[in-house]
Amino acid sequence: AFRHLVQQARAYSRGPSKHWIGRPSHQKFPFLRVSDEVKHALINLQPVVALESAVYTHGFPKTHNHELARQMEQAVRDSGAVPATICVMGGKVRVGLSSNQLEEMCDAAGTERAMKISRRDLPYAVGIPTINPGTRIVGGTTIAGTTIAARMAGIQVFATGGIGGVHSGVADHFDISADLTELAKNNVTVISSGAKSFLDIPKTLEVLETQGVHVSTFRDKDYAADETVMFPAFFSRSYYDLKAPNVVEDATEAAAIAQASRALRMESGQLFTNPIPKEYEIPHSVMADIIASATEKAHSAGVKGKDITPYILQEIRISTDGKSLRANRAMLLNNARMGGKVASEFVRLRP
Ligand code: PSU
Ligand code: MN
Repeated sequence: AFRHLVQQARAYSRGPSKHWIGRPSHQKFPFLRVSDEVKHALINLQPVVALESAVYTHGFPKTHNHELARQMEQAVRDSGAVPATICVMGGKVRVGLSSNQLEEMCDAAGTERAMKISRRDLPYAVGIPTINPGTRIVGGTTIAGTTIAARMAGIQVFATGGIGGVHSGVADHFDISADLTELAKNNVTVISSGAKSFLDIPKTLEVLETQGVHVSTFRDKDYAADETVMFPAFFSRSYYDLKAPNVVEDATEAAAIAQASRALRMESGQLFTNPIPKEYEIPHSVMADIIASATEKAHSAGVKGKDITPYILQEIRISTDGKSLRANRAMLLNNARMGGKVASEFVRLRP
């Protein structure tokens, strides 16, 4: 098995061919398992939307996560695309899950089997079960982890809730999510509701700019035609006076930008931010205090590193009496639908 790992590492280090989109490279990556449905869609140039799984293993509490995982796939289907939920199980990077696999992954949430998989964790979650099949790691892939898998499989569009970013107080702890560097390194098209609002959002946008990630915000149905579009902050439609760096009117414009980015041989991705629908919004004026005390609590409990984001999300859930969970679900489903539309337009606009 390790000979294959070495071979695929060599193939991977050569980078994707310039025509990798729509050509699943599972031959090149023996630890990659693309479902028949996703494979078929990619080969036939049908729209596919990748979905992350850290949100199920480390974001949403159990039973809510099962329901959400199914609803996310359905939302992608409703907008005419094929969903490809991504996780790591049995030492394989899985792209497109059966309903049994989806169940098993969601069941692992909150247990010691569940591992949050960013770039640095991926070799562990693949390598250890390969030599020791008794290791029953269920890897929920973050945006960083999912981006790597989506690139291997040849999937362009990816929908999620909110990306990771620069944590507040960065000078003290240097906590900057690998989501940012992964978006910088891979030409993927990510649909999210902005960066999570407990982050330092202005600094997050600065890092994205430095790294060359394109950022645009959708003028959604809750914006008037002449209204200034703000940069969305997860539970909130805006964050102080932070404006969107660019505005797109619909999925077609987003897809045109993604196609241009590929034609220009950009090696960095695009982030299209889709504000949370107004009816589910928790304005930042309300969130600010809640975030401050959740962050303070994490700090005094000594929570660090990869545990910070799940911890703070849980604290916010408790102090908003579940309202944040409903907001999070609403934005995720909204982004999955938008992802389906962007993927469809991306395929239609292919040169
Ligand atoms: N968005 C959500 N819930 C989540 C996450 C995003 O609505 O749980 C996850 C994503 O997988 C994201 C990760 O990649 O949190 C960021 O973690 P960190 O800040 O440790 O990089
Ligand atoms: Mn981090």
